[in-house]
Amino acid sequence: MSPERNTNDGVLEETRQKTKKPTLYKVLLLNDDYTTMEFVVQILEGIFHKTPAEAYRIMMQVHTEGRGICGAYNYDVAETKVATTQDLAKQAGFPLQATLEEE
Ligand code: TYC
Repeated sequence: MSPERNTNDGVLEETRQKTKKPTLYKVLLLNDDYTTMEFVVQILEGIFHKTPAEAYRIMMQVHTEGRGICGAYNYDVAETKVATTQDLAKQAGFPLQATLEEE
């Protein structure tokens, strides 16, 4: 931010407006040979709030390229989405892995 000049009782002051950008973390899904496409689409819709079309697109990207981005969130939200994804996968008996990457 550029400095601004303020006069207060004839005293010249300079203030800098600090805007702190929050660090965002990408949540990535990783491909494997055992998790069903349907389950991955369900995760993308249910946990990452993707539309059915977007969920299918991301799932296919992970399937063909090995990994894909589900979204970017602050640390706590990203970490919770990774944990929830892995818990649901484990409960369903799938080895689906999710991970975090700083943006
Ligand atoms: N490769 C899986 C299959 O062919 C589908 C899949 C897609 C698995 C995305 C994981 O993150 C994933 N059944």
